[in-house]
Amino acid sequence: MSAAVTRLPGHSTAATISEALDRDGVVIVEDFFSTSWLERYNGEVQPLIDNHHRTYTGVEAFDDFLGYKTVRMQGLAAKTPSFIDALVDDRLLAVMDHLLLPVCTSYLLSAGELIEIRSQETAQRLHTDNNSWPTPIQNMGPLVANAMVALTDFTEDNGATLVVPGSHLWAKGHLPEPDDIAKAVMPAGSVAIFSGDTIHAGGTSTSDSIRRGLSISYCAGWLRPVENHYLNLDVEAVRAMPEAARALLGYDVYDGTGRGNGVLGYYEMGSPKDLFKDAAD
Ligand SMILES: O=C(O)CCC(=O)C(=O)O
Ligand SMILES: [Fe+2]
Repeated sequence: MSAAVTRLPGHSTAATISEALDRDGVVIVEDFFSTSWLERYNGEVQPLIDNHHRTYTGVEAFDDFLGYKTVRMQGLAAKTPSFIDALVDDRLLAVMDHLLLPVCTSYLLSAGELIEIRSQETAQRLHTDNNSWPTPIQNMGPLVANAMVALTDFTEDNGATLVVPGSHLWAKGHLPEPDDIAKAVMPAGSVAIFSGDTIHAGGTSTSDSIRRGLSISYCAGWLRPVENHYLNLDVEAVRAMPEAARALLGYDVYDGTGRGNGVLGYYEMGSPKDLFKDAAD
């Protein structure tokens, strides 16, 4: 592992950050978030972590990908008010404009995910986040881009994200050698930003210290149906419907793993189907 990630100081402009991303597909900006935001956010999230219960998507390959020694949590816009400060951070959005507006006119929060890697977790398989969607549209360029915020220090041995600088420019199927892989070691308050076509993975933890990250991913605004059904329906109305209707309205995950892609449409890190376990069919 001799590759390294470019590190920029906290005051770097969006233009400087974007330039590094164009070149390397990944960059670390230290001191990106203030100590007061960090303390506030960790304070909001701690009680949720203390009460956390693991859920499953129902797709074995994906449940493994999500990690058995990793706490993951979604719904953060609803559960942690200070998430919104990070979501709409001016500089972050300027960088996302740079990465994503070539393929869309606006973008969406794809997932806001708390990812706390704990002792003895094994590394995730290397992947790109673009790979959630089928190959023809992956060829358009980054459909998604990720800001991994370090809520605790990311160290050599506590599961720091593995990244392959430059891999955003590789042909599909080009796999990294061990020396191409770098670790996003960074102090709390830093952010590692990477494009949807950069190869990466959650790292291995052999440490007793937790690695707590906040992954904020933004995706092309057209990655959704024409109609926004969720605003017309409440869960009770959906419960009364046949299962086939629930699935068509989006109350189920999309399992693309059979075609080499990802699982989409999670609810609370599991399948929305879990909401309807007691429904008539
Ligand atoms: O936790 C990490 O460092 C990366 C996680 C990741 O890449 C993913 O879940 O897609
Ligand atoms: Fe990923």
